[in-house]
Amino acid sequence: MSGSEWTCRLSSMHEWESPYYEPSLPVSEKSNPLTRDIDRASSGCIVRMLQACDSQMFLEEAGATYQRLMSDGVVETLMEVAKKVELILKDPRDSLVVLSGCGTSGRLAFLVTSAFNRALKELNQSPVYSYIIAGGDKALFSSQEAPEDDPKLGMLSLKEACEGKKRVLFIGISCGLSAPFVAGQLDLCLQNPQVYTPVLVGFNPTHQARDEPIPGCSFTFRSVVQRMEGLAKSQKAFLINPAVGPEAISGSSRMKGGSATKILLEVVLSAAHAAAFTHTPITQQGILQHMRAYEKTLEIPCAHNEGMSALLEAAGKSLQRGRRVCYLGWGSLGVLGLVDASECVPTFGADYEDVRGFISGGYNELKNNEGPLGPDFRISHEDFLHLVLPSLDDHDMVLLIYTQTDDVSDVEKLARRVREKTSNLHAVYHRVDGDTAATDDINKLCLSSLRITWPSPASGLLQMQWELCTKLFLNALSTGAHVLKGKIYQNHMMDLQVTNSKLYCRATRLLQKLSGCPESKCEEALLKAVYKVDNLTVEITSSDISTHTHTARTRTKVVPLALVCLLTGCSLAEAELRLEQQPIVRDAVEACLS
Ligand code: F1P
Repeated sequence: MSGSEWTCRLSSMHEWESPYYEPSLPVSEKSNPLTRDIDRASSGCIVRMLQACDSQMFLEEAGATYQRLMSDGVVETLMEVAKKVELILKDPRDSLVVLSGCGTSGRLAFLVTSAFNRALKELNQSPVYSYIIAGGDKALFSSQEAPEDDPKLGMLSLKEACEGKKRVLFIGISCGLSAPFVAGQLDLCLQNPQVYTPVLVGFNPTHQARDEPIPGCSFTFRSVVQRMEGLAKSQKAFLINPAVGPEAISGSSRMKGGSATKILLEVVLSAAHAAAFTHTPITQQGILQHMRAYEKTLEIPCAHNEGMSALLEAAGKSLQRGRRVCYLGWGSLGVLGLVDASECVPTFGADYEDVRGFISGGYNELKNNEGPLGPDFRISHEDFLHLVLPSLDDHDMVLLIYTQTDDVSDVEKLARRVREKTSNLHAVYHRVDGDTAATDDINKLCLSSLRITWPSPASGLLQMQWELCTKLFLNALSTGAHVLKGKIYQNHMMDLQVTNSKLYCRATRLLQKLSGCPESKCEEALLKAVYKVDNLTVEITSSDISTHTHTARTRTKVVPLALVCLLTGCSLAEAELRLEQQPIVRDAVEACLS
C-alpha cells in the first residue's frame, strides 16, 4: 500500500468519530466511510472492506472520541460484572444470571447461555444462566421485530424467567441502546433493586441512547440509561458500552454489534468461571489477554481472503440466479449457520428459502427453552435431506461448517449425499495443528475447502474463537452475496422491512438522505407505500407508529417504492411498474437518480 493510500485508509478508519460526521446519528446507525462503494466492489474487495470494518472493533482508544472494547473504563466494568457472576456461581441458590435481547442480541444471549450452562454441566454444577429473546424462541430463527417495541412484554418475560429468585444479575443487550423491550426490563430491575442488578451492553455512548417516547411508558431508553449511570458509581448498575464503529451495511447490528456482544459476554463469563472453579483471580490482565485472543481471531479470515472471495462469488451467483445457499453445520457452528441464514430475511428482504441453515441433531442439539418449533422451523440435516436436497442442482450452493471435534464420518456421509445432486459443495473446517482427523475424502468431494488451522490445542477458548471466526465468515458471505445480488445501494440496505419503530425511523432517514426531501415529505411517501395509497387518509395519519409497522409486515419493497415516488413524483402504481421492470433495487434507484 502506498503512503497516500495508507493515510487515506487510516482517515476513513476514524472519519466516523469526527463530531461533524453524520452528527444527528448514533454510532450504530452511521454509515461507514470504509464501505461507501461496497455496492460496486468486486468480491475480493468486499471481503477486504468487511474485514477492515471488523478490525475497527479493536481500534486503540488513544485520542479517540469514544471508549473502546479495551479501554480502561470498559475493562474495569467487565471485571466488576465478572465478580458479580462469580458470587452467583459460588452460591447459586435462588440466583440467576439472565441474558436478554432482541433479534441478533437475543440470539447471542441464547448462544452464550447455552455454552456456559454446558460448561457448568461438565463440572457437575447446575445451570445458572437463562436467556430471553423478544418474541420467544421462534425469534431465534426468524424476525419477530414487533415485540421489540413492547417494554411491558420485556418486563413480564423477565419476571416470569425469575419467578422465585432472590438474586438476579440481569444483562440486557441492545446494540443501539434502543430496544423498548430491553428498556422495560432494565426499568423493572431499577424498580426492584433488592432482587435485580442491571447490566446494559450496547455500542453507543450513553448520550446517544434513544430518546423517543415509548407509548404507554414514562421512560425512554435514554432516561433508563441515565438512571443507571447514577447507580453505576456505587456498582448497583453497570454500563458496558464501547464504540465499535459503524456497521459495514448501515445499522446492520447483526455484524459488529453481534460479534462485540459475543466477545464481551464471553470475556465476562469466562473470567467468572475461572475465578469460581480454578481459583484464577479476575484481573485486568486476564481480561485483556482474552480480548487479544479475539483480536487475533480477526486476523484468521484475512489469511484466507482468496478462498473467502471465491465462496462469496459462488454464493452471489446462486442468489443472482434465484437459487439457494444452504449451510449444513455441526454443534455451535451449526447454530451460527442457522442464525446467519435466518437474518437474511429481515436484513436483505431475502426469501426464506434463499439462504437456509441446518444443524446436525436439530432441536436435540439446540436445547432451546421451547423445544421443537413446528413445521415452519425445520432445522435438522434430516429435514434438509427430505425437503431441500431433492430440488438442488449445480446452481445451488451448499456449505459444510464443521470442526475436527465433530463426527467427520457423518460430515463425509452427508457430503456424499449432497454430491449426488450438486457439485457446488464447499466447506469451512477448523482444526488444530497436527490434527489427524480423516478429512481428505471430504475435501475431495468439495469444490473448495477453507481449512483453518489453529496453533493451540482444542479448549473452551478455542471453541469460542472458532465460533467468532465462523460468525465473521458467514456474515461476510451472506452480506457479500446480497451485495453482489444488487440489494445494497452504496452501503445502505434499501429494501429493509419497516417492522418496528427503529426500522421505521431508519427508513424515513434513508429516504431523506437519498431524496433530499424534508422529513415530513419522506414519512408521507413511506406511509403511502405502506398503505398502498396515493392519498393519505386522516385515519392513516392519525394512527401511531405501531399501526404502521404492523401494516408493513405484509408489504414488500416499501422503501424503494417510496423513494421512486419521491424522486420522480410518479404514482405508486407507476413506481411498482418501474421496480418490476428493474428488479435490482440498486439499479432502479440509480436510474431514477440519474
Ligand atoms: C435489535 C434488532 C437487531 C436487528 C434489527 C432490529 O437491535 O433486532 O438485532 O438486526 O436491526 O433490531 P438492538 O436492540 O440490539 O440494537
